[in-house]
Amino acid sequence: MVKPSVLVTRRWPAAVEQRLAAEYEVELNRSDRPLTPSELREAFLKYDAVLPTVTDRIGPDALDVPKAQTRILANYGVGYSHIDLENAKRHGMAITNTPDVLSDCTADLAMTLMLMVARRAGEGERQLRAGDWDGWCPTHLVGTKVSGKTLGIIGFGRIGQEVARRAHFGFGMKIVVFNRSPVDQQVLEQFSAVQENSVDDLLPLCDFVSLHCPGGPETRKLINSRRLDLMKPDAFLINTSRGEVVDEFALAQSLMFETIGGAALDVFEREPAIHPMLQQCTRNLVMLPHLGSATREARQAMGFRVLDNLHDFFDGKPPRDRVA
Ligand code: 8YV
Repeated sequence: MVKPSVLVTRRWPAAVEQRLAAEYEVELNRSDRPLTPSELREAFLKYDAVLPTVTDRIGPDALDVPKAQTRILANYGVGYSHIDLENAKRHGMAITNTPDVLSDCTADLAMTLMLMVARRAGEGERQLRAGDWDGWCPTHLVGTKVSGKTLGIIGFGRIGQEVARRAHFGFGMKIVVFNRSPVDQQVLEQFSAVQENSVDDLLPLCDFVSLHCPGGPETRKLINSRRLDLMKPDAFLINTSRGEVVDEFALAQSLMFETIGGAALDVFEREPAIHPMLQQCTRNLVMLPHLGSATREARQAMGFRVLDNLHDFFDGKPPRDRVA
């Protein structure tokens, strides 16, 4: 039987690449250079399956092909706002993602960011490495207590709930949530969480706000200047979801004028480019280079989850993580 042809758009963990190569007619991207829209167009004419990542912008230009050979886009990652679903569906492509397997690690990173920004860990490390630390004193790099504070979680899916677990049971935090659909009462009770009716209702209540909603047109600039003004003047914003959820210009202004306590970001609107105004916010902004799922364990599990989806699809079964 002829094996389906599969294009992997970036380097993946070796164990996953080996399994893919054993089971499919695989083209690996040994140079690990992101594909251009024209290379993606060529790929859609050539391969049965394309396995993209967040660095592949699969918009109308990349999908502008007369008749695609590709029948499945098996995305490596849970977020898929980089894929134009309507256009991909018009070509008859199935789209899958990799939920669950990265929830723990992404939640761990959200906690890392929360602690880093509140306890001024980035500033402290920079100061020490620059040789500027004069020694202990009672007023040195005094930050904000995290334990026992109120955490607002926007988007209470799998990752949001893992953040709630860590914050509530590990740090004794009070949890309030906003979710576009009602959250099961039993789930809320696990964390003694309260669901608010709107983002506007949630923001003024929180010492920390952590974003866990999907990206895409519906949540674009959900956190804008009006909503930043609803936050407490000493509250912190944490984003491990998608850069487009936050209006970066508005956030930079809030940070510069200190209308909020600070922010910590793992995702950006035009990755890997960073908004020049955010670059200037050194005192109250922590930034990491999209590390949410960057552990050996999660990255390998994400790869094997893509394989599960491919197996289902090419066996003629509904893929377990089909999103469109
Ligand atoms: C992934 C992520 O590493 O899964 C996601 O949605 O944001 C990251 O953790 C990235 O998307 C890989 O494509």
